[in-house]
Amino acid sequence: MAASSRVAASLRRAALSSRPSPCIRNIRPALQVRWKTEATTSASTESVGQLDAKGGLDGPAPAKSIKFTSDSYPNIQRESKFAKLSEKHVQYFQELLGSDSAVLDGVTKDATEDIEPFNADWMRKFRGHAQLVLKPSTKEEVSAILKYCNDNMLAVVPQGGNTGLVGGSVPVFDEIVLNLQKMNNIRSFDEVSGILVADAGVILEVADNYLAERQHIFPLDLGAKGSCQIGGNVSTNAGGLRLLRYGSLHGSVLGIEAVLPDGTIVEDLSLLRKNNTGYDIKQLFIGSEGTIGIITGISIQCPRRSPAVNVAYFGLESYEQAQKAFVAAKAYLGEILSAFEMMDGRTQKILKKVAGTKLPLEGDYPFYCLVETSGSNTDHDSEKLQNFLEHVMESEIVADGVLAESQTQVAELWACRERITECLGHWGGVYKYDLSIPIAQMYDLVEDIRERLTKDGLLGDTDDHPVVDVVGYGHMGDANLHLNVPVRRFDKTVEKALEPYLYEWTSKRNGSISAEHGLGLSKKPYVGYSKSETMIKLIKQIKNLYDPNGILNPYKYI
Ligand code: FAD
Ligand code: 2HG
Ligand code: ZN
Repeated sequence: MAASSRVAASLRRAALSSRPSPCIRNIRPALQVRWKTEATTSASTESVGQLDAKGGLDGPAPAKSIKFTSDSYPNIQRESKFAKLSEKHVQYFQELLGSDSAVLDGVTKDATEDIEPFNADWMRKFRGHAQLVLKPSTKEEVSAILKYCNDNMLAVVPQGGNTGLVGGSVPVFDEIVLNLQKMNNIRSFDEVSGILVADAGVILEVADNYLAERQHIFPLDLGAKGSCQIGGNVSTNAGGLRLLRYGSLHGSVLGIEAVLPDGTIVEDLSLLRKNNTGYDIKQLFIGSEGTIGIITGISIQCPRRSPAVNVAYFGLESYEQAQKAFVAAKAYLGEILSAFEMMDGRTQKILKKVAGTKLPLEGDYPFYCLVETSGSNTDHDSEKLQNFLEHVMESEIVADGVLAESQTQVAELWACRERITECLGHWGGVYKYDLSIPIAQMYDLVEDIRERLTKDGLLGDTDDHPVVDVVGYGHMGDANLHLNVPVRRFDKTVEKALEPYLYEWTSKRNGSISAEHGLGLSKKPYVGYSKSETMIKLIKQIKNLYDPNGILNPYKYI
């Protein structure tokens, strides 16, 4: 993700914020508003430099330096049923798509440099051997490609913005990458109903900016907004920062247009909120991670954008206090609560060290929360916020906090949460876990894993320890923990200490091994911890029905 797009995203978000009424500050001396608009991101003495989009310091490591997935996971074997790409196949695609930019051909010539970015994932953990990347511009082209691939037993990986965090968006072997980036038109927007119809390849941030100009909002927001595509979002059923308020895509997506592996175009771009006419087939595509069809368009219900947005950031003495703050936020803020995010103190220290971010609060706290409200009436929201702030301070639920006073500060507070992911890759790699766990027990797992890796001698400050730290943050309002283990190198001993242990831990508490990122390749062996035999059988039946030759996204979770 380009740094500039992140900045653009922040400005866009800031442009929405309204200034809270001044009395909020005045009656609350304990809640020091320490912001100075200038110099909020100066590098600290510990700072090690400027981050690039991949969390590295000197530009992303070349894809060539990433280990091939086939070497890291030698137990995964290429399926012999798939044909190998030939000059004849490439010629077909060139004739079909016409332009050079739509076909990156590494079969008949060396195109390694051009193709590598499509082979490697965002985490730089997975890398395939694709020799051909196709970028169709229409659903008819997608249909012709898939029909040909199906007839010729050529495997295909659908790819959007390639920001997925489970290795689902890149090939394992020589699968063709079908990237949707050229399908990027907004088709229609109805200001009365708030329904947007758009191509799958539209970048999330572009869709949201388009809606902002029309006083609406995309009902999904996430840190990768500058790169991920709305088709990718629907395919992963992405959750993000506002699910608490707007719900899951299973509720807001009204229709999809998709192409099945045999080339059939499924036209179901419904504009209806209510449509009880049998099976709701579109739901199968939401979260299917490119395994049953390629989404080429979506229709989605978009809410009215709230003119009054406030953001507060708190330091708390314990996870217990964070839970109390969440309960209070629900009680006092009610329908205007639009985000409740939790970050542990370690994530904030890493942000400061790696990105040079000056943190909003002076003291160090073991936990931090970010609370956002979005409403339609500034006075009404300010009154509610005021009552909430009074309560959490007087009852000492929060130890310290700041409330954004300007649009810039709104963006800066959000950066303390949104930029964590990109900083964690700084040392070389990160093991990522995205779990649903009952809120009360969410942070116990982070402590448990930290203890486990320390005991095993894997976690430490020096280079001979592969593990740098164990951190926890996430969408507390949705009981979604992001447990991250930043490492100096990917190491099988670390992986074995973590898996399946933490999946068993989660399963014992009736949690889910993937709250929002999906299963992809990373979680493939562990689906059984969240789905019963019967459910897995039903999933396989659906896969076989839609994709009997298994050409779509092979080797992944099905
Ligand atoms: P890709 O990564 O390209 O693909 C993801 C999967 O969908 C793959 O299996 C691919 O085959 C399939 N796919 C993609 N497009 C299509 C299509 N048109 N038709 C069929 N299948 C398709 N995720 C969250 O849920 N919440 C977050 O808060 C969040 N924050 C993130 C922050 C950062 C900094 C990063 C790097 C990632 C984050 N993610 C988050 C993960 C990721 O951004 C989401 O999963 C996103 O929805 C992926 O979209 P994409 O276009 O990049 O898809
Ligand atoms: C987020 O909420 C994303 O920031 C990414 O889902 C989480 O990197 C992660 O583990
Ligand atoms: Zn998340």
